[in-house]
Amino acid sequence: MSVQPQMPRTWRTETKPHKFCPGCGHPLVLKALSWAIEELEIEEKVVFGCDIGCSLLAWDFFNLDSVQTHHGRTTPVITGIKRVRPDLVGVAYMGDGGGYAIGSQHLVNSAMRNEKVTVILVNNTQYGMTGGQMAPTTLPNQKTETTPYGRSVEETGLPTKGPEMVASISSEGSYVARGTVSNVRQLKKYIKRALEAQLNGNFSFIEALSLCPTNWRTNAEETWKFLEDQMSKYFTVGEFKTPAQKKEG
Ligand SMILES: Cc1ncc(C[n+]2csc(CCOP(=O)(O)OP(=O)(O)O)c2C)c(N)n1
Ligand code: SF4
Repeated sequence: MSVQPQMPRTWRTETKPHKFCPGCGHPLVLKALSWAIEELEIEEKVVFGCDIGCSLLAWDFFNLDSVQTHHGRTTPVITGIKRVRPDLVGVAYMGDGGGYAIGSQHLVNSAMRNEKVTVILVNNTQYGMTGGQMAPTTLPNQKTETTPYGRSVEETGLPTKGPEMVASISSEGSYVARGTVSNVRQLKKYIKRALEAQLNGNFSFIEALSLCPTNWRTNAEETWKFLEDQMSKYFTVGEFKTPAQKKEG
């Protein structure tokens, strides 16, 4: 893998047309990531990995070295790259289906081993790319393609609370937070802190609450209402683990 030696400064100003549906939350998460990368001035060092699902539509979103894998395997692939090239900054980007269902073991293992990578998981409460099936994050009673009468907690259990779980199994120096696309500045701050934790030699994990109006079948007003009134109530936004403050003296 070659890292572009001199990233053109147009990286900061150039924009590309993206491939997401109108109103999708993915581009907002990616924008927050790009701001964090720019502020840390690490463009030349970042390797960006995207998963299968709508996250793969980000494969040429940035002028960054990129790789694409299947369900949650982005984490071990980025981990492998990072182990071979510790000078790089590895970002594994995925959906909730990829990270919490089909590839969940990779998230768990990388967190427990304190791999020096940053995982960003986009929670839109269902499988976006394949048409809106139930995901581990589908809310109780939420209607999806595979739960037309609403998700039954009795039959399928409770929605996964990823940051809470990762915070409980990760090492002391790691960083874990849940942000939301309804507060992109805060999301950028969390992603920046996550990248800093990696630069300090630790694992970091961000879940971003996101929008999928296509599969939710919502208009603009209903889309934001679902995020702010229902998702944000169930999935608490905030920091779940921050590196321990260095003791003075
Ligand atoms: C092993 C495997 N099972 C199923 C699929 C089909 N598949 C492709 S994308 C996808 C859904 C991805 O959903 P999510 O990870 O939530 O990402 P989103 O599209 O919502 O961003 C599925 C099930 C696959 N590619 N590989
Ligand atoms: S299907 Fe949903 S997650 Fe995928 S691009 Fe469209 S709005 Fe975004």
